[in-house]
Amino acid sequence: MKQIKFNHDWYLRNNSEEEQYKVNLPASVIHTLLEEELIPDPFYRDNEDQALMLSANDYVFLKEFEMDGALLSHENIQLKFHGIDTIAKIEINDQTIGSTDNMHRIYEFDVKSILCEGTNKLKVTLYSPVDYVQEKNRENQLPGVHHAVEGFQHLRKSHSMFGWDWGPKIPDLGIWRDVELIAWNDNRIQDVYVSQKHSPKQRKVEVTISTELVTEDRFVDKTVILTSPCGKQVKKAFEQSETSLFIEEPQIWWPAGYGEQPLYQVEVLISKNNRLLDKVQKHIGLRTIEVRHEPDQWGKSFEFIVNGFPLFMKGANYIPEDNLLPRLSKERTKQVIEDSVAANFNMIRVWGGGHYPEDYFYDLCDKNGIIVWQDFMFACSVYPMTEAFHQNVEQEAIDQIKRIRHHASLGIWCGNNEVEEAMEYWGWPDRKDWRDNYITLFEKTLKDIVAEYDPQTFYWPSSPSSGGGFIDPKNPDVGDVHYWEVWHGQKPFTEYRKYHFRFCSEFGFQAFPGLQTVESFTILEDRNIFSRIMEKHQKNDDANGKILYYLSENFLYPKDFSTLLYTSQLLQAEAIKYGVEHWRRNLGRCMGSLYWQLNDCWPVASWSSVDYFGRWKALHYFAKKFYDPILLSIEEQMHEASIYVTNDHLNGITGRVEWKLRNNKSDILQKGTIDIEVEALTAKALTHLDLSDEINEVTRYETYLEATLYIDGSPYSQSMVLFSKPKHFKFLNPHMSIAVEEDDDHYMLNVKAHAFTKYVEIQSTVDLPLSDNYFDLSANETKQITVKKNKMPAAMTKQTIENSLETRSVYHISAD
Ligand code: BMA
Repeated sequence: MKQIKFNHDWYLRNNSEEEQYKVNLPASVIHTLLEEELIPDPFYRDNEDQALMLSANDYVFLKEFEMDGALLSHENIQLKFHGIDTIAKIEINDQTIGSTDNMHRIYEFDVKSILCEGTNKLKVTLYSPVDYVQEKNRENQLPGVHHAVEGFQHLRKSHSMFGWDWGPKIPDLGIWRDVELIAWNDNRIQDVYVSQKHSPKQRKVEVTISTELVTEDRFVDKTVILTSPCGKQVKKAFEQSETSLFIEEPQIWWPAGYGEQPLYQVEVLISKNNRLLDKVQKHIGLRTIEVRHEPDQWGKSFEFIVNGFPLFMKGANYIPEDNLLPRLSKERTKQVIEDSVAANFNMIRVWGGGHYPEDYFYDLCDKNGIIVWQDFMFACSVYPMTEAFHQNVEQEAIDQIKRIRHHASLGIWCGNNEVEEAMEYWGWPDRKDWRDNYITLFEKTLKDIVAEYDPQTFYWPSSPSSGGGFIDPKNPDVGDVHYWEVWHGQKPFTEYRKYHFRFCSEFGFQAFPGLQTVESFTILEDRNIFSRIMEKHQKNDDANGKILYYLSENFLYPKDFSTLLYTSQLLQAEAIKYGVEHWRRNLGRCMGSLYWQLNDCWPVASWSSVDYFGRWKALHYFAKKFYDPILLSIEEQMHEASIYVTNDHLNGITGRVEWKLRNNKSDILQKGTIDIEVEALTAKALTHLDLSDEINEVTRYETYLEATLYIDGSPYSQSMVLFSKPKHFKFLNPHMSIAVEEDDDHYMLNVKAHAFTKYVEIQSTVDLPLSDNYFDLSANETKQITVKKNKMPAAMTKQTIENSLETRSVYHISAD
């Protein structure tokens, strides 16, 4: 079999213009025009609007390729498109070979009869997605979200490319994944499916491999080679479509924080008369992942059981990494996954309004132990359930399940994002046909397809859901929940503590990105959060005002623009921490927290913890701490406090907690020590402190509680809480200092304050990968932050780092 990549030497032009541009795949219209410097950066200021207008045209991709006699002599020749975005007519030598209307599908066309020896011409005409959805919307107007181009749900194209409450309206067009020519004789492997049977008592895993060939042929020889992570091979020939192998002493795959991620390679080869026809390779991990959804004393659970253990899932929601798809790359995704692991995630939810990520995304999740919650690509709308639409999405689901199902990291398939909830609660017309269509697609068709093609992975109809059928999808005690009363409902952070969700798969709070990122899309006069350009980079209605409202509740009025950006990040970090710590204190009842949202697709004010340029907001540093497998947390109220330790490990821990009640100069008012023992997978309240002797209506504005957890005699983590809003606390000038040291591998930044302060930010003119930031400091204590030298540009020295540093903290919000 010959597989020839057709990714190079294409030409792209506007369908009504002559001028053409040379491109390599993946390529898109807007990305190409930008590369050619024909349009300004669509992410700068308000250039987004011009980019949207470009999507109203049709475009042509052209490629010439040579066929020689040997290649042409194959019995079968197909052209395979791994991703066309989206509405296309495909021609070879002026004859139409097919058309496409779904960017989430993989298309294959028979082209043998059309090809000729010598030069062949391949032409892909892409039609305006905007015209298409607008026309469909005129014929059949369906409810959806107002921040996207109306009618977006008529087209199987990433919804958020049409605009979202964090994304620009730039519905680009292009060929976004590989194109290849496949020439073959006799037979070919359509697909390989790997399933596993675990018998833990015997330390044995049975791996079953089923092979799907184009035609069944008893003269085709099939072989499977299973290679263990240490390179040991087992080879087996088989005759039927299926065979099983036993792995004795299996090396088990674990999510991050629980063990290693050993991967086995499965290779299936088919041959005839000793001639190799085809081979397929996949990497698998030996593990079980189940979802338990059973009645219990609180309602109905929703928990992931991994290798037999109920594990608390920690992570965030993932959106497309760029609005311009040719910019996606393995390097960028690797950074996103590494940032996730660094913040102690063990799960990422691929949200249903974008696209199904690249293979390398799942490979990276496999290698790093990140369990993937995979939505099907449906979000926040009613869909046009014609017969053609239904068939189209059926095929999409089959394509994607077959592509993704073998991955160790795949934890769950979910029908859609918020469609069940929206139809029940968002005030849309209550139409029986829409409800029936919903049930057909999400509670029957997709469910049946998952049961047929990936029976070992759990299917959940919608997120959030209580199990389906429009039965109370927002029930806080059943299934998963999206909780938005804090933020969209403008309720205080304390509201989070009223709920013990079984699994909170969305909740979020917005913040501005840092100044460097804001500078990337503004000029000086734009740098006011109510300017037209700042509002252009804020897609959630009046959200800048909402940030100010929450700010007024918690912090003093910021002295300048940069401080306002900083303070917005503190609000976001505190809000999410408030929820997560509470749910982790209720481990067992609540079994998952995925905040909204991990990343951005352009520079914008949003709910992300890592911005478009990969810069960590304060929230991401906070996540590293509030998702630590061993969490020390304090639940404070008026003049009382309870100290908790949550242990996510599979073994018990022992240690010591020291607490100190201190004033704003950090003088100790009261203190205590607790020896602790916390069993595996439990949260424990260690002590309840009544501090009313020290905290009264005068002292509450200058008293804080500090707790330090020691494990094996060394400090492991620290937590500090105030008993008043930070805006009312009498912070003294901390007069911070920072001194830099170095060893062979690190720079060490030693930060010290002369009075108690919170949210110490180390600022630098260069992007420093800091081990911590936005931390609290008691007076005269030193906090050491490290920076790995191998993550820094080689030109950086101790001196240049020192010169680039500045610090600020809560005190500096209003004071100099
Ligand atoms: C959720 C998501 C997104 C949205 C976010 C913020 O409900 O599913 O659709 O971007 O809220 O509003």
